[in-house]
Parts: sequence; C-alpha cells; structure tokens
Amino acid sequence: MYESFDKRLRQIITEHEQLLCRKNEPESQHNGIFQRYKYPILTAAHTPITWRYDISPKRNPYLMERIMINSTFNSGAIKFNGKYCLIVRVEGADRKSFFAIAESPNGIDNFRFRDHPLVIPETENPATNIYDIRLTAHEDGWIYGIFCAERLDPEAKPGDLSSAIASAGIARTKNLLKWERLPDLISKYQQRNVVLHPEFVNGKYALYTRPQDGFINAGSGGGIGWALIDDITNAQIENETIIDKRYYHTIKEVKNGEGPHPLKTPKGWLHLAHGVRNCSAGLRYVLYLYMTALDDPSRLIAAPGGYFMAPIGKERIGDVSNVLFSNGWIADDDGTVYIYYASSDTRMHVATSTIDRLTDYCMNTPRDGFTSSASVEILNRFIDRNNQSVTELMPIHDTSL
Ligand code: M1P
Repeated sequence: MYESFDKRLRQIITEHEQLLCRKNEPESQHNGIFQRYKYPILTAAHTPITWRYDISPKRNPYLMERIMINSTFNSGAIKFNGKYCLIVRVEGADRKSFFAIAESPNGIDNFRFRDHPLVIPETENPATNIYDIRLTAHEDGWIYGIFCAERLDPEAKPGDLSSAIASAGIARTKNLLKWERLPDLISKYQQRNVVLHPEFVNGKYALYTRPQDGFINAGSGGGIGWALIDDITNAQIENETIIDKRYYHTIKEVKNGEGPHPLKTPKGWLHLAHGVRNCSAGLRYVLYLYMTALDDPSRLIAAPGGYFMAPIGKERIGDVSNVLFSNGWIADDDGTVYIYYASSDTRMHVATSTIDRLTDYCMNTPRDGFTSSASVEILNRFIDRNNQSVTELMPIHDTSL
C-alpha cells in the first residue's frame, strides 16, 4: 500500500541521489572509433525533485508529481569553469521544451541539474517552443546559443494547428546564467540546426544553416548551408551556399543538419552532423562526420561514407524512435572528445573518442560510392589489400598472429 508522506519523501530523495551519483562504465566492446557508455547520462528521472513534486504534506498529502517531465535530450555542450556543462532540452508532459543546465565534474557521469531552468528572454514575437541549442564560445568574447524558435504558421488555414514555422533564435551570455536575446535570424527559408562557427571568417560571423521549405521537410533545401553575416545583432542571410549536400539513397537522403560547431584540428575543421532517411518504420536519424579546410571552413575535404553512429539496443526506442541526434560535444586539451548524443528524443548519452581517432576515421574511411556496385568495388579492393597484409604479417603455415 501507500507509504506515509515522510517515508515516501525520504525514499524519493535517496533513489534520486543514487541515480545522480551512479558511476558510468565504458561498454566492454568498441569499434576503435568511439567508446559508448553503459548508462544514459541524463533522463527525466534526473531532473530535480523540486521541479516535479510539491513538497508539502498540506498541499500535496499524497506526494504526487504535480509537474511531470517527459524527456531530457538534444543538449548543447560547453566546458565552463572546469565543468562539463550541458544545456539540455527538457520537455515537460505539456510538450513544451525549455533549457536547463546540467553539469558534471568528469563529463561521463554525476550530471546534476542546477536549481532552476534557464530564462531565455523573448523577442517581440514570442515563440511557442524553443529547443536544440548549439553553444559557441566565439572569438568575439561572447558565448552564443542558437536554437530553434517555433511558432504556429500565421498563414495556416483555420483549424490547421499543425503548420509551424521554424526559425533560428539567437541569444548570448558571458556566464551561462544571464542571457541577452538578439533578433531571430532573418532568412527566406525556414531554418533549423543553425550553428555559429567559432571564428570570424573574412571578418564576418559565419553560420552553418539548414534551409528548409517546410517545418519538417527540407524540400528544395539541398543540405547543410553556409552563410556569412555582417552583424550578429541583426543577423540576416544574404547568400547561402550548400557545403554538405544530400544524396539519393544515402543516410542523408531526406535531410541533414549540422550538430555542434566544428572542432579545429591540425588537419581541418571536424564536423558532426545528423543524416535522415525514410523507411517504412518512419524517419531514421544517424550521426555522421565530415571535415572542411582550415583556410576555408566551407570547403569539404573529407566525407566518409555512411554513418558514424546509429541507434542500437535501447537507444532505438523512445518518444520518436530510431533517432540519434547530437548538438553538443566537448574537446579537452588532451585531445579527448566527449560526444553528447540523445537517443530517440528521450534521453542523453555520452560517447568518448579523440581528435586523432576521429580525424583518422574521416580521412581514411572510403567515400560513399552511391551504388551497390561501387560499394562492392571498394570492398573488394579493401579485402585484397588486407589479404596482402595478412600474407606479409603471417608467413605461410604460421597462424599464430
Ligand atoms: O525527432 C527527431 C528530430 O527532428 C527534428 O530534427 P531535424 O529537423 O533536424 O530533422 C528536430 O525536431 C529535433 O529536435 C528532433 O530530435
């Protein structure tokens, strides 16, 4: 039967603390490219008890959840004051998303939400929903957050309550606490997955964009775009070029989108993105990597074929199943990269790798050949080269290697 208020409260607090303090463990197997971890780093159950329960025997004698949290996913990431900080997309049972900071001392476990969610000031046209923030510590000294600001389409037919407009909201801060809201990005297309490049390019701010005809469909939007912006406090896209295209029968046939801002490596800018394809089970979201030139971040120099990470096991199931999405990663000075990814629009995970491994993956994974016969040709060359190596490494009759 039901416990007393006091007993239940003690139990809720104890179980919550145990969850927050749980040590994460690397999965026993990895593919050499990245390392997954056993436990999700953030779930709805990680959100503070004070967000969910009214902790008063008088007001809430049954100690029920008064405000339910549905999910914690698609988080921006930044190392700040020595801590691994995520600005998490928290979605309530009411379907509204908001941002909240969760931080960890080591990047892989012990993530703890701060007391209150973030207050992001509105523009004069308030958004219905905000989500999927990308954080960029720009060389101008500000930390920018660019996120999707969603509103009902003012031209929707009467009774159509589903047509929406996606635009890029822009805010900036120096301390992650107090945010200054700038006007939304002006673009002739709808925009989601807009990301600020960390450096000036030709003296201008540079944005990765994702032009789309509709709220869901990229339509004529050809892929991940690139635009230079004169004034970030009145950001407007004048010219947009597609730097990472979509292709028929690939992992990014339906749409793609930049993840977090790219990391600067000795070999080029390292990009993490998501690609979407359709199948009879619906849209399938996977993560992929690509690289662009240091002297021109809009020039593609490496495009490994296929996905880098796809949903597996429990990751495949959630509010929107068969989805991996990432809008945050952190590179430490020692070269470790913490990849923060969400599974199925429900929970957050971490995978670790290094700058060296990820750039090696990008430079040495074959490009997509776009046809079955090209894939077989690539594979056959690969096998022949391997057979040659095996012969050299293991002289005849010696199978001890
Ligand atoms: O549900 C999967 C994702 O769908 C949208 O992403 P995109 O427009 O890039 O396909 C977003 O709503 C994203 O938040 C969500 O995870």
